[in-house]
Amino acid sequence: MSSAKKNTVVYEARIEHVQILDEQGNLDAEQAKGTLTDAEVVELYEWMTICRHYDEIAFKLQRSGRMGTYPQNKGQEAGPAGAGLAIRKSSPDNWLVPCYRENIALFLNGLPMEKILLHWMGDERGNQIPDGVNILPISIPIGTHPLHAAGIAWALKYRRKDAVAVAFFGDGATSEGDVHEACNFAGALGLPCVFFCQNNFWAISVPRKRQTASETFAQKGLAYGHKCVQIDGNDIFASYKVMRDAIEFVKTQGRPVFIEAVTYRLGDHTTADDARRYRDEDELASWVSKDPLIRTRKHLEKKGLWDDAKQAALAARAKQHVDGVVKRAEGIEPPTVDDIFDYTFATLPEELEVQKRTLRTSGLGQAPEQERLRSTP
Ligand SMILES: Cc1ncc(C[n+]2csc(CCOP(=O)(O)OP(=O)(O)O)c2C)c(N)n1
Ligand SMILES: [Mg+2]
Repeated sequence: MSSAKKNTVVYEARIEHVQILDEQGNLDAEQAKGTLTDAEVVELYEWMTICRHYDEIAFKLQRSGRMGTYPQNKGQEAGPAGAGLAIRKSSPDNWLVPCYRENIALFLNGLPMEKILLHWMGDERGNQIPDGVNILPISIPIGTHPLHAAGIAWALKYRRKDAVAVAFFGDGATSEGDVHEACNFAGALGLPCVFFCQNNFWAISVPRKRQTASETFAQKGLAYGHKCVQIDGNDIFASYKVMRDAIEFVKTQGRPVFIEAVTYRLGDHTTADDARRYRDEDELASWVSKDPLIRTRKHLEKKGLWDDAKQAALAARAKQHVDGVVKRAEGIEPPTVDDIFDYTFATLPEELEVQKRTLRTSGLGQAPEQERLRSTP
């Protein structure tokens, strides 16, 4: 008889995909039990519609020279909507640590809508979050902010707060080292942190298949000891339920959760991009039918909770609401040129001090004292 030892399997894993509301607006009643109430579905549908209109207006502001650049959230509203509501409902002490494609989660958690417009207008005041709103400024550096979420989660744990930190980031961000450091840190220290990865199949012009050889983004958390799950990111029920359960899990089990929300960017990367140059028309068309607004409306109509008259009233409300937001954003006193210098150093280095002075002169960069000399008769 052979005495050779048999190899054993030391690790096996499965990634579950959660979908509760399908493309036709059909609901899996069993899974939906105890999740969103009818009033909440209506609330989220209204918010998604307002945010879609906000996106269209922001696009026009950029095209008419009233905004620097803007990344549309179009098509990706459902994931952050359901997740945002779950975050809001579980505790006012939770923290959101966003990038730029989850506006709706921020608005649902108290960020004034003009803040995002101001940010993209290049006004630093767009990044000043009101006191009591636990949201960090949106992170343009890709993938750096999950580290901040892990740090906040560590502080929450240290202070024994019954709350969590949630980082939102894209598929492209998972190729950045910082994301892995954040995931490892949160896993190793057992932090109350949820990682919400919006896989929209593109990182500017880099397609998902070039981004990683990993079969899912969700499984990236496994190596760091996270509980990992993939959801239909265009399904408000799935995102609400999975985020709600994730928050409960990280608080009670002391292990982070990594959620991959499978969605699609229906617009260009930003207003500075033209996706037609690298993206297949058929691929885009196949995702238009999965639009989260369409399926949520179908669901509401099936339940007798929505009709054309309500839609028309909502469209008018969305217009009025966003008009007000634009008015507030454009109505504030413009920032001074000093803003360029005033947010990095407590004491400006001499070189920048000179630049700050000369920027205010009307001539060819002369220091104010030189200007005065020149104009002396
Ligand atoms: C550290 C860093 N590297 C590169 C960029 C340039 N950049 C801006 S957006 C982007 C793609 C991000 O893709 P993804 O994380 O999938 O987010 P999405 O834009 O698809 O929502 C890149 C590379 C950046 N902003 N920051
Ligand atoms: Mg992406």
